[in-house]
Amino acid sequence: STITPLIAGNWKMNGLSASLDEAAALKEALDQQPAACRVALCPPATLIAQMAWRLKGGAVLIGAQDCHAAAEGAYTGSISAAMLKDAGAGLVILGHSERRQGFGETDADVAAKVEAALAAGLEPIVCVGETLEERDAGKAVEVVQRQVSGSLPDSLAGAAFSVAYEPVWAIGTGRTPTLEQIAEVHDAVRATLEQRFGQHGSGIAILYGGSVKPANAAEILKVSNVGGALVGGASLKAQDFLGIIRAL
Ligand code: G2H
Repeated sequence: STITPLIAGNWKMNGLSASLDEAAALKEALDQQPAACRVALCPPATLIAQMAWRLKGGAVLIGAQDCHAAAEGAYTGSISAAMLKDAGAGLVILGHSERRQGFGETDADVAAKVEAALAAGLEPIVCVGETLEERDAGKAVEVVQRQVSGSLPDSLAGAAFSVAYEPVWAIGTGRTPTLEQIAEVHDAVRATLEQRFGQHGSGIAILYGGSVKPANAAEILKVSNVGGALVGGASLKAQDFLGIIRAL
């Protein structure tokens, strides 16, 4: 296929200025030997500007982990998509399960954030994924298809974005779905994207996320309709993250 895979690191609420040494080490390694995919790091918002400075001229893209749905205004403590873009971000993770679960974000909230991201020129990485309860009830595909439909606004037609499938029960737990389970959901996401966006939906990268590490990356990245990975814990150290990037 012609899909350019994306491997994105999600630092979550980890990282201080000193962690930028890891980002710089990643940049240097990719300067030496370019990756076979797009590579992004999504640090906490406080590090975006410094990271953009440290990684200048390299291939590593920078992303944020969330944005507010409004363009600006009286939203104490929040950060707009335009602010993230201004700080040096090019992408933004939206609808991560930790936002859906911890902050009550609904599909409609996520769709509104996607609109805000697009308006500011940020490329969204929209996250979906079923809970263990939903998986055990045999509803994984149904839940994920509903999340994809509800979280993607029509304005994504023709736009650059990706979808990340992250089964909630595989996040930070060391548990990963079987390759068959990953394929089943990714195929279903592809079908939903094509139904919704036609040909454009065929070219959207669908990332897998949830306990991806150097040891399992190669087999996961080979699965049908897996177009990259969203990596949490294993993206904090350049060495581990490179192990995943080089698995492609
Ligand atoms: C899922 C993933 C990154 P981890 O949240 O988004 O985290 O790789 O630590 O399971």
